[in-house]
Parts: sequence; C-alpha cells; structure tokens
Amino acid sequence: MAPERTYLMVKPDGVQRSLMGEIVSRLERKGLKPVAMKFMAIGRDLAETHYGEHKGKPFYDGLIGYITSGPVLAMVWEGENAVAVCRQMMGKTNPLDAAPGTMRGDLAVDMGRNIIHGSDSPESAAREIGLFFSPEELVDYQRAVDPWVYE
Ligand code: D4T
Repeated sequence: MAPERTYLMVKPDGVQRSLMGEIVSRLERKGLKPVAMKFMAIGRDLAETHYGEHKGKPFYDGLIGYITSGPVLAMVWEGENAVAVCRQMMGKTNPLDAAPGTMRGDLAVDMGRNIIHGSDSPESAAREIGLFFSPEELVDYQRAVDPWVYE
C-alpha cells in the first residue's frame, strides 16, 4: 500500500444542510483513513489563494462569496490512490452530471452548491493541505484495520 493524501472540504452548504456526518461516514465506510479535520471559517485571502486558478472566470466572484459564506469542514484523508478514489466518490463537479451513488449525485442539484471540494491531483492535494493545515496538525498513526482494507 502506497499511501496518498488528499484535501477534502465540506463546503458551507454541506455544513448548513447537516451533511458533515453523512460525508465523513461515507469516507470512513469506504476504508479511507482520517489524518486531520478542522471546522473553520475561510477568510477572503485564503479563498482567493485556494481558488486562484479560477480568477477572472465568470463564476469566480460567486465562488468566493459562496466559500466564505459560512463555516466549512477542512479535512485530510489518506489511502491508496486517495485523490482518485475521493474524486470518484464525489462525482462530477456539476451535480446534474454526477452519477447516482456519488456524494454530489445523491445529495446536491446545483453546480454552485455542490457540497464538497476534493483535490484533483496529488500536486493540488499537497498545495491545498499546506494551505489549510500546519504539519503538526496532520496526525500520524497506525490503524489496526488497514490489513483488512488493503491486501
Ligand atoms: P471544487 O474545486 O469546488 O471541488 O470543484 P471541482 O474541482 O469539482 O471543480 P472546479 O475546480 O472546476 O470548480 C470549482 C468550483 O467552481 C464552481 N463552478 C465551476 C461554477 O460555479 N461554475 C463553473 O462553470 C465551474 C467550472 C463549482 C466548483
């Protein structure tokens, strides 16, 4: 097992709709390992850094307003191919295109209220984990169940 880490975040709509437990539960049941979690508000500077790649796009101002509109649950999860596994579990960005069984496919209907963020590559994950967490907030530990999750 080559562990990989990804940055996931329950967005303000997910928090307001009481979906934090549902989302964490899905990730736990899948077999992924939690490494860090933080309930927090995102300030404008952090939002602009996080979504820097979208600056100038028509949806950018709405995106920044949305992500700073209420608390989020920032998380780091670990597992083999964690980035791809979580993207698959989240479903397509637009919930209309997200397959049933995915988080967005089951729990969201609007692209601008798609309940969760997940890193789209290991490189993005490293950048985003560093943006939201200090190294000492990432908890290293052995999980007794791992031999039953990975061959
Ligand atoms: P995030 O980053 O929020 O997990 O979403 P994705 O990784 O799935 O998608 P993204 O970076 O392409 O988009 C970021 C964020 O912007 C919203 N959005 C996106 C939007 O409102 N209109 C659009 O046309 C696009 C492309 C949704 C997610």
